Amino acid sequence: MKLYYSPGACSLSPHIALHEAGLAHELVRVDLKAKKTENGDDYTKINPKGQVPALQLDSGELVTEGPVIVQMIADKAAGKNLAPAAGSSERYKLQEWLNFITTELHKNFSPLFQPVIPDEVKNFFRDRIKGKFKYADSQLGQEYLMGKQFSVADGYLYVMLRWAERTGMDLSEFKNLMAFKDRRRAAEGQGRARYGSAGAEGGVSRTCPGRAAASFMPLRRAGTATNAGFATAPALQRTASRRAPRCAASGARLGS
Ligand SMILES: N[C@@H](CCC(=O)N[C@@H](CS)C(=O)NCC(=O)O)C(=O)O
Repeated sequence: MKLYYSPGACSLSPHIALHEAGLAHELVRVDLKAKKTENGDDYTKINPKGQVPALQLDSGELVTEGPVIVQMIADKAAGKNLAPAAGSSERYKLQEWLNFITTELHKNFSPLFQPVIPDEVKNFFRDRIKGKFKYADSQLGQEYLMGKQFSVADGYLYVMLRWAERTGMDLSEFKNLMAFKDRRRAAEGQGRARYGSAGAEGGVSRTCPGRAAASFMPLRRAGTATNAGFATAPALQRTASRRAPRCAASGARLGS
């Protein structure tokens, strides 16, 4: 499988899902402004939507739309319980969360990344987003959105919390969300050990075995936004490019 991603973008959600699923995958970085892959290919020929994430299956089929991609990943690793069984009422609950995150959080963030949008308009969206986070906070009584079990919706929510941090949003009043974010950060730290060692839980890429251990990079704060979505600050971007492997085992860096 190949995940088309951009550092810091929403493609981090399926990237987290791939790691949690322990599925071998290849990463292909996309320049969202130029619509070019890191190999120089015209990305719109691969995904006419021109957006990340996109997951290319080994059959060549391309799957787009983050909430669908993460459910497909969860279904491919059923033993990891990243999503309740298809057709169950819990699965619909998961889909409720994924839809909420994608429409009420993710897409309300988009104007914040547009340099042409005036600050007062951005503030309107900040308030809206805060209201949505307030709801999520009220529902996060247990460890995860779905209760005690981590699901692909949690990975997506975590990406939104990272965006909130990067855009300077103060969410400190939302204690459940802050605790959730801290737990996920800690899990990333463990993930480095858990996924990074070749042959451990995460497995090794078929395409570049041996690179996984060195390539895992923890998520970090980034700075700038582009009109194509989130990008890392230039310096960090350069670091990321230096470190980013062309292919990655599950457990390679979570930078998308
Ligand atoms: N509906 C898509 C939206 C994905 C999306 O917004 N991706 C952003 C990055 S976070 C992107 O590719 N932006 C570039 C563009 O829209 O041209 C999904 O849920 O996967």
